[in-house]
Amino acid sequence: MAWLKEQIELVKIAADAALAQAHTQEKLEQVRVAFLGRQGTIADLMVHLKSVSVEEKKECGPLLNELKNELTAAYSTQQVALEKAVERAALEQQKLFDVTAYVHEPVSGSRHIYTQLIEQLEDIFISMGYDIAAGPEVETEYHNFTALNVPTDHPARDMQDTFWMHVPQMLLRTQTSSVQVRSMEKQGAPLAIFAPGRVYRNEQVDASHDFMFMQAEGLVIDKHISLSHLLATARSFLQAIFEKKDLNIRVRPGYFPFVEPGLEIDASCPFCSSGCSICKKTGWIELMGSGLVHPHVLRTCGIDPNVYSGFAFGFGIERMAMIKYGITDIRQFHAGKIDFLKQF
Ligand code: FA5
Repeated sequence: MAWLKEQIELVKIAADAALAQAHTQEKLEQVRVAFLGRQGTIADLMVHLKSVSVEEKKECGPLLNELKNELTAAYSTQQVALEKAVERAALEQQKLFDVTAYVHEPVSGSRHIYTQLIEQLEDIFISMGYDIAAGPEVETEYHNFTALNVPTDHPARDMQDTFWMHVPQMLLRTQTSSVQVRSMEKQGAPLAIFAPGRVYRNEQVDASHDFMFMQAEGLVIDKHISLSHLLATARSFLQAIFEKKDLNIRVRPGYFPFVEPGLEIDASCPFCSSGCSICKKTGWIELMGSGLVHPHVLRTCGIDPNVYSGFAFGFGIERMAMIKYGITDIRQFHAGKIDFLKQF
């Protein structure tokens, strides 16, 4: 038998044997390179084919092509089979994966710090005879501003950066004071409500400012309500929330268009007697805005200011929690970090 024809037969036997042994994708690739690669055995035989006689070419040319096609097809079939085997093995591995393998002990949840503080506050105010009130977070311009003595072109609107809705005269409420208006409209006088809730301001976020935060509002309307009632209420509830019987308060003038006079209430620092990092060495902590409800607001909400008077106050729940629990960054409240939440 001519040399080339014999080589073709030998190569066929050798390639079949090599394919049968190629049980991994790496080995199969080695077989492909050895037989079908550009410098492989088949390519060598093709080169040799050019140098044989015409008769031998006629006989061996088709044989060589047939061998090349057969090997290519066998290689492809085996490649597909190996890929499927790899997929199957990966699926088997997944089935064996134990999602509970790394949990050494049960993880117990806890109520969010918001929920805990709001419940404490609500308990304090319910014990003082208040009703808990709520209002919508998507609010009308009227309830958030106009009825609170802030008409459209009033510069006080700029005190709170507002998220406006695409619907005219609708906004995300910037303060829980809107609940004052809704409660007076609904209940009339007398009333005593405490209203915690979420508010929104289009503000630059930093360690002490968020664009979404919680406020709480208090409102009492009755006959003969005076600043003494406001100050006694503020002191009692601050003593209760900071669990400090000798906690004192002081007032400074403050401007809020819906109260007259308007006051800022500070508490004596619950953590020190002579100045610490929480009170910035002043011995006092700024806590809330407050005042006597403006007669114009009472009138707008259908209450006669000649018969009734009232006080209102409002504060930030995160700021209060930050002081109470020594939290340094307001962004932690929404960060969803278990390590932070499980401390409380
Ligand atoms: C008000 O929002 C008034 N509605 C409060 C009020 C109620 C005054 C009733 C008088 C009578 P002010 O804009 O100061 O006031 O906000 C009240 C509190 O919300 C602040 O003292 C602060 O604790 C908190 N607060 C304000 N802006 C932010 C913010 N961006 N992030 C977190 N807390 C904030």
